[in-house]
Amino acid sequence: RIAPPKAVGIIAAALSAGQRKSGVDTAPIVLNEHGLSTQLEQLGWQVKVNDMLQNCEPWRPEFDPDVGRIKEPRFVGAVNKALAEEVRQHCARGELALTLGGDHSLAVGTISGSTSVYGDELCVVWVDAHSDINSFESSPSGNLHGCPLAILLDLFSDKPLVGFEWVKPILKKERLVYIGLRDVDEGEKRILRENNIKAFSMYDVDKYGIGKVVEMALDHVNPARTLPIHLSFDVDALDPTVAPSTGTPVRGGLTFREGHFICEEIAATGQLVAMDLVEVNPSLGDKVALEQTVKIGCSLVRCALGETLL
Ligand code: EXY
Ligand code: MN
Ligand code: MN
Ligand code: MN
Repeated sequence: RIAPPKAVGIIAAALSAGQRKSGVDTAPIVLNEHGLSTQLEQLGWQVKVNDMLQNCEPWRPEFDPDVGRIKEPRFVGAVNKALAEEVRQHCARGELALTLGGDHSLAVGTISGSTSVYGDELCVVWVDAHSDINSFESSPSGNLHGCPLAILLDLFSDKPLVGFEWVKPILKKERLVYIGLRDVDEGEKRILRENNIKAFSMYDVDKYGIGKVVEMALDHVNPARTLPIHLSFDVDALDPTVAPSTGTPVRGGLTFREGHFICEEIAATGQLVAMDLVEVNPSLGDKVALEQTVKIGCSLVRCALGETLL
């Protein structure tokens, strides 16, 4: 396979239509203003900033009525299709594709892009309070940020969702693992059970400790640590006391160190090929909350890209 990347493509993905709170689309700019790209250069990475999707409005269709309960499927689908192509190009050049969201529906595009290059060997480590695997029938909100994994694993419905007909089901459910879950809908629990998808919840973090949990998670998807890894990090996996500026906070999350430890262990495998950092919403909370959330977002990325490896 392609050698581990030394260059990183930072894709600003200002997608917010997968949920209902405005502001999440401004996070890529705020994270870069905080100095993320300079920080990565200081770590020895060659940084290329990709602003193709810094403004998603050109992809907004004139007419985008709900499909069942699902909101803005054509718009979210079109942005994701364009994002998949951007991620594909970075990965094909051997660059690490770092996507700054935006809401988590963008993972349909990022993982479609990474699997189009790395194929079904690609492992996804999904760090989140939520399992984001709602189907057409189970989604309680109709918000697509609660659905990306059902779309990627072709569990969404018996027919493709309008706007997402282009998605190829390359990701294997055996190559997906979760860390940090604590707010999973009943319908999602059934989908996880029926499909035998591996998940480590906050219960497991308390019971085994984060060290053992990350080891078990990687053993499941990547036993020999030889397969490429896509890390999809939803900042709401962290406890709201450490990352407050996010749209769907849930108490009882990962500590500052637990979040960073996950990134450090993945960096240590040398197999990270793509990362998403999503659901930072600079419009939520006061100045202190925002500063704290943006800072932790940047440091998670730096850790995943090797900052704390000795
Ligand atoms: N499970 C709920 C839904 O589908 O509406 C909440 C989803 C929140 C998703 C956040 C971003 O991870
Ligand atoms: Mn999520
Ligand atoms: Mn979440
Ligand atoms: Mn289907």
